[in-house]
Amino acid sequence: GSGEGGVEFRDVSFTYPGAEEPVLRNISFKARKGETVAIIGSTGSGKTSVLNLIPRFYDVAEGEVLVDGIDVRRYSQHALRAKLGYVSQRAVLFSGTVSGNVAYGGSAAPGSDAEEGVRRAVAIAQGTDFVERMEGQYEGRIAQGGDNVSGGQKQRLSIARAVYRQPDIYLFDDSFSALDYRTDRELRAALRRETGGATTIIVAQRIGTIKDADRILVLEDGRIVGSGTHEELLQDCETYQEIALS
Ligand code: DGT
Ligand code: MG
Repeated sequence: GSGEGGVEFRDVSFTYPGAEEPVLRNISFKARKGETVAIIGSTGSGKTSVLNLIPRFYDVAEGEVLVDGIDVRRYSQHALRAKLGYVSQRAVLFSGTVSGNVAYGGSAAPGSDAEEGVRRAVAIAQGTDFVERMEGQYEGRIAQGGDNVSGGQKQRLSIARAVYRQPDIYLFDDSFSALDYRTDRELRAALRRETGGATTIIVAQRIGTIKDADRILVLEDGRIVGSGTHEELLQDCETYQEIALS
């Protein structure tokens, strides 16, 4: 098995319901407990599709997806999702307070432990400065769809929402794309420091975001065409070289 916090794909191929062609073919990789595995590849290469199989937004027909060494189909929805901190490619905020958004609808009344958790999560997500500048701060209002916060602020709040839940496994789908380089780096450093031992799978477009991952998977047309560290891939993966040098 992959051990606690581990994620493993065993020869997974996947076709969306109603589609003719598989979007993923023979995907195999392991993220062991505490490791960071990054997925990079051009638009449409299948990165989101890989992540979607872990919380079972879709089920595979071929191969196996394992969490903690157990086939994801054997978990209850609740037990599986409790292990995962999924941050989707498009940050989704709802109308309500900052706290309510981070605690995902749970109440985080001022002075409660939940509020403490919200503050901590926002701090890790590098959101303290802008939240404390907002009118009402943690009780400040987020408009429908998050229209009164910027793209990068939205991303930070949706990352804070995942951090708040203290998952064993983080799944970040291009969740750092709207952050400037420094915030991106500081956020990832804070995550490593404060969530010690969490396994992380991170989809990204920027080399800077994934360079220090334990392993990088390069996807092309639904297949893994390269796997290794940044240095290894620079040596021997043409697709990676193209991305890195672009
Ligand atoms: P991105 O986010 O633009 O960088 O692209 P990826 O790498 O995340 O690509 P992904 O996994 O969203 O899409 C891979 C392929 O699967 C692409 O040809 C579009 C197709 N696809 C994505 N979502 C669906 C879906 O819900 N239904 C069907 N039939 N096809 C989908
Ligand atoms: Mg995507």
